[in-house]
Amino acid sequence: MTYIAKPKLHHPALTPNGLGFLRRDYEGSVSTLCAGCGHDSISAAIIQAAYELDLPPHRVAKLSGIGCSSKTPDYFLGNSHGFNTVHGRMPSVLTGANLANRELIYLGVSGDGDSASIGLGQFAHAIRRGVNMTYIVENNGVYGLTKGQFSATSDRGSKSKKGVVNHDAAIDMVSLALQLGATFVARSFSGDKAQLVPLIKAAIRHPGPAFIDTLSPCVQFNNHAGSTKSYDYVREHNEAVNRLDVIADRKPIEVDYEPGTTISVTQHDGSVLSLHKLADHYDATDRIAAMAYLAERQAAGEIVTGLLYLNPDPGDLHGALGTTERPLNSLSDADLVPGQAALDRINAGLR
Ligand SMILES: Cc1ncc(C[n+]2csc(CCOP(=O)(O)OP(=O)(O)O)c2C)c(N)n1
Ligand code: SF4
Ligand SMILES: [Mg+2]
Repeated sequence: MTYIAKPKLHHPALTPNGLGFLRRDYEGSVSTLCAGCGHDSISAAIIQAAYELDLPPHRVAKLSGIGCSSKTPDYFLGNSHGFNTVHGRMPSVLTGANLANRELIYLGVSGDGDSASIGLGQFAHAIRRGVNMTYIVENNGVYGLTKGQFSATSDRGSKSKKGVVNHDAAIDMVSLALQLGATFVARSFSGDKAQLVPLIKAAIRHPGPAFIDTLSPCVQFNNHAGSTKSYDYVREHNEAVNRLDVIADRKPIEVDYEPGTTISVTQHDGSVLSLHKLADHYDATDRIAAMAYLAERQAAGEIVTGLLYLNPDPGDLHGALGTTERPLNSLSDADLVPGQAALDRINAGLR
């Protein structure tokens, strides 16, 4: 049950990270999700990424909406800040929190119902405004929590557990994120930890709107023949375009420069993303080409995964608005009340 905390005991031989924390220190309470749910694997990947990045837990804010996926922040980063919003409203609450305090690392976790159905407008505007965040959609193509209705990412022609055919067109969140201006766009699979953990690490290091669509099978309502979000279907149709390594700026940079197979991209914060190309000619820095490639492979029935687009030098909402660097709660009256002379100048400028 969610209120049962995990025991604090741990094996003495476990290795602490650079901050002296163990992997256990990044866990949360005991998961109540169904055994085998993809969402639990994503929580494990987030825990691993935070541990490997030496993230100070008190600097992370995790936000979600409503759904099985949105319950998961309870199961990871138990020592971080958290906010469970109304269904589909996570992006605007995250935007507000980010504007009030840019010093935290923002992690939005949502479902395909939460972000592509009721929260589609919220998702779109947070991405297009360039909020600096890591936004993970745990995409199972179904409303898991409310027992298996089609969601807006269910593919046309796919079948529900009871054999009902979905006649509506699917929303592809990756294509949408690319179109809306996300500066880091990836897709992965909950069953591919080797791909997912580095993607989450890279997204957290990315200083702009980073989006990861993670296929995450719902074993209870969407893991049957006829589903396009089942473990078997995703494994059979997965087409990875690259593999990623993340090299933090303070560690020695060792990347494989073998011609044609690896590109290394230095981000604004100094971290280096080393991208091992798998698909011939795939260039993750070309947004238009990425959109065309996605559409082409989708028509061929493939699910393209990997880092699909990266702008290594993105802007963000604070840069666009010219906001103060200090958290709003640390501003004093003297900072907030500029005085009569300054007001007179502003008024004069508006005449
Ligand atoms: C305003 C509002 N409308 C509807 C619901 C009912 N509801 C709860 S979760 C959910 C869908 C969840 O689907 P998804 O986001 O895909 O999460 P999953 O459970 O599949 O991980 C719905 C429709 C609600 N809680 N609030
Ligand atoms: S109903 Fe589906 S999404 Fe929800 S916990 Fe169970 S397997 Fe996971
Ligand atoms: Mg869902």
